[in-house]
Amino acid sequence: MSDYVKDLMAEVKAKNPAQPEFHQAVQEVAESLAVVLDRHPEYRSAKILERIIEPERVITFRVPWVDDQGEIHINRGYRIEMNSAIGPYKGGLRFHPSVTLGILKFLAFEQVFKNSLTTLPMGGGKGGSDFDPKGKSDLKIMRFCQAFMSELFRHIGPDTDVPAGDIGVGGREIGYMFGMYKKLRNEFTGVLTGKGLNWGGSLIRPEATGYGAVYFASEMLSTRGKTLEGKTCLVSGSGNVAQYTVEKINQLGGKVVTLSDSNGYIYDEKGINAEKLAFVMELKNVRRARIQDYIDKYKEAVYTPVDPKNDFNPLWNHKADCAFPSATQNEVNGKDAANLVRNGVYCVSEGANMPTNLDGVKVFLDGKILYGPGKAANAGGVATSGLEMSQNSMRLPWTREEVDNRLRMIMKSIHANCVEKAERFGTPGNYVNGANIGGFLKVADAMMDQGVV
Ligand code: NDP
Ligand code: 2IT
Repeated sequence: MSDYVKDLMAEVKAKNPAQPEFHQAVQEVAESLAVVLDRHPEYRSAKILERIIEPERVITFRVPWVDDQGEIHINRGYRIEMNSAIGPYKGGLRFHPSVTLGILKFLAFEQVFKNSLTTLPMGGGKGGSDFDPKGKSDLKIMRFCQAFMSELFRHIGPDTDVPAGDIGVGGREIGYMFGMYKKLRNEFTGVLTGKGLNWGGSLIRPEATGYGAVYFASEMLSTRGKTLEGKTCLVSGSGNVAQYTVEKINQLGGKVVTLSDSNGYIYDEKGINAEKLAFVMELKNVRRARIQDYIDKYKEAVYTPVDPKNDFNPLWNHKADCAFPSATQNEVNGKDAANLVRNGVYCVSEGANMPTNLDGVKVFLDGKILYGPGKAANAGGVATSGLEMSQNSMRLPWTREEVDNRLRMIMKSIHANCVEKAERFGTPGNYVNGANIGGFLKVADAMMDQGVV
């Protein structure tokens, strides 16, 4: 680690105690940027990275709500408005009991670089709540979403800050929040993305993150003359991103053998084909049940529950060609990464945000495999949110083909940008450096142009 990065990290840790995920995200980016700051002392003297690390605004608020039995609950709501140099704040909302300020700050920080890579004019933000939607009735979910929006509405707007979904926030929650925003503002605008198709949503937005992660993998594979045809793939998670990752891998002729949730994972050696995927979608999106139920229907599959005594995740310990971590942060540690490489995996495309810890990233980079970090590989979701914003502004919807073509072109261009920046700054083939540098330069130049604000 250079002295510059060491000093920066000491300050970040002192100023932001008890935010390990935020420290991790900053450290990875700072290490990539050391060479850029050496070549461009003007960024260092303008303290661009130091400014990017400090959110422009952090909003925390009380979310009191009454459930269907009349009991009162109090959750905490957040919105991190991280950086608006290249466009309105943009990024998802996460509802999960593990949500803290530090988690949302890491996500908002990543979002700044990711959104910059998309080629679209979007700043970075993230928000959410420690609310746990699991097992709650639709009525409880609606009441919570309305309570959450009854405060958030005063901070957001179609030209200010445009939230979307993330873990625990899908079409249902976006609908309840949009309804409340519209009522409070008396305005029908594109203030949220991931909306329903009948009321301003974009075709392909639900599919976009998973499809994009697979398009990104295809781009990486093509640099070695390979395609996904006939490849065995490991996918984690079983939510929005995981589901459409499986769909696109199947369409491109690959075979997916794993899926998971927070309780455990299934291994289906024959592959999770379109029919089995339709069952998973019904299981997770309609019945909102556990992935374990998969083996009741498909007896040939094996279910393994999470064992808290393990210091590795057995999902990553199967023979395969490609892996798509699509559940949550730090789900791949150094041991998992070593298992993946040992089992023959040579392409990892991250659907989730920061699913690999710093030890794991080092294993992938040292192993010279094709490793696409989340801020590049999963940018298709927010990119298509950007396309939804364009359609809302024009008040004209595009066809499925139009949006999918644009998504594909954007993923191609993110890939090309990563390759070019990695090469230009001396680490060819390193997509971590490529993504961090590519994302940084556009934001940094905009900040230089706009003065100290
Ligand atoms: P969903 O809520 O639809 O699905 C999340 C999945 O991950 C579920 O299978 C869930 O299991 C599992 N999961 C969540 N938290 C944990 C945990 N702590 N440990 C183990 N498993 C967990 O969310 P998404 O699919 O939208 O998000 C998945 C990842 O992709 C996240 O990292 C998110 O930030 C990222 N992402 C999402 C985008 C989007 O457009 N939705 C865009 C870019 C990135 P369970 O059902 O048990 O909770
Ligand atoms: O992490 C992410 O990029 C998302 N959750 C999607 C954000 C968005 O605004 O569509």
